[in-house]
Amino acid sequence: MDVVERLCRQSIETPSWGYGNAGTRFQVFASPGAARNVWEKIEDAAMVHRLTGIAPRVALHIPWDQVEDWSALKAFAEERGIGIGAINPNLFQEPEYMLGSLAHPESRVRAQALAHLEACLEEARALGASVISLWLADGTNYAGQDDFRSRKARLRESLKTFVDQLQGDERVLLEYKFFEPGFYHTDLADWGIALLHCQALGPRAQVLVDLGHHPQATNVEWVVANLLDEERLGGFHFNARRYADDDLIVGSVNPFELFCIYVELVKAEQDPKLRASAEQIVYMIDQSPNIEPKLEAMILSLLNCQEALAKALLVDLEALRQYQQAGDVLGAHRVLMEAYRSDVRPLLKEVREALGVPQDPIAALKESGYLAHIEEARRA
Ligand code: PSV
Ligand code: MN
Repeated sequence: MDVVERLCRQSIETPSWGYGNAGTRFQVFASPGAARNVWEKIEDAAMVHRLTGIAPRVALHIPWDQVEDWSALKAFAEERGIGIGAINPNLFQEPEYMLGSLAHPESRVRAQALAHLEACLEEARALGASVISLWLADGTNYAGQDDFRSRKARLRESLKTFVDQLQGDERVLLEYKFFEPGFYHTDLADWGIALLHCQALGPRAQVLVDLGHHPQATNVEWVVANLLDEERLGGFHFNARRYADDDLIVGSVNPFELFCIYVELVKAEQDPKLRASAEQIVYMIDQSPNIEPKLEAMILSLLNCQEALAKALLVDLEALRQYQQAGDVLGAHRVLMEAYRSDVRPLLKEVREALGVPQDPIAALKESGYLAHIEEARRA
């Protein structure tokens, strides 16, 4: 495995919604120069890719990023050296979805949700995108509010109707989240139920792991290993959380967890049985900066993923296997820690040279004049 070559192939989508003024439900602190529409979000995403070389696509959220002319948007992105990544339907903001969308008790609302998914699929096709990334806010707030198994059956049927319409390399990623906005239960609470649905729906349905969507202390690298082993890991939403779905900069809370996740991915890529499945995983960032400068935050997330992958690629997998087989608990652990503690800065210097990007992307952003330019141009 050529480590530099693998790092040059690293590719992570950035989210359009990370460039605009989003924030928390308590307050949105407007950031000067923040993108006001999808065109400006694409400009920012392209700038982030120019500086890092590892973020060649931007994921869109519909209808937040809705435009009249999708081919114009596609051309606009291409002119700026960036592609359109996953399309994220929004099944949580219409008044009809108070009791759910695809699992809603009323067939009328389920049909409305399905129609939105179908419209997103059409838009994905117009944009040359093949991944629909689906998170549902479906759930309940009180014991007895609805019947779990009926909701599961309705969700399964709605998903099946949608998946049956996918063609070619199109796929749907099911993103689970154990709470919020449903506080008693959510219909896709964890990787187990997401995997069960995917297995019933066929190979075009895969699980998406958002790092912020697990109960405290969940061993996410173990979840990742299991989904890889079942060949059902479709994608990631990278972010960091300390308490809940905090959407912070990836690797800012627990860089060791991020490293361990990448170790599982590298091991799968090097396993002939899992390689093809591991190589089609869509890596995405899902973060929502509120008090931090948005472009700098996005770049920092990308750099943290780059560093984690670099360290994971340095794990001596043969030595690890030998220690594991010999039952040498701490010998095996030390192999991981040695890679984790390595100074990968010289390696990443080589990678940035090979990618033709600045050695310090954040310093380059600050020196570029881009921030002053967008602040002025987007003042209105
Ligand atoms: C839900 O919390 C989520 O992680 C989903 O991916 C949504 O699409 C996104 O956040 C919206 O910000
Ligand atoms: Mn997410």
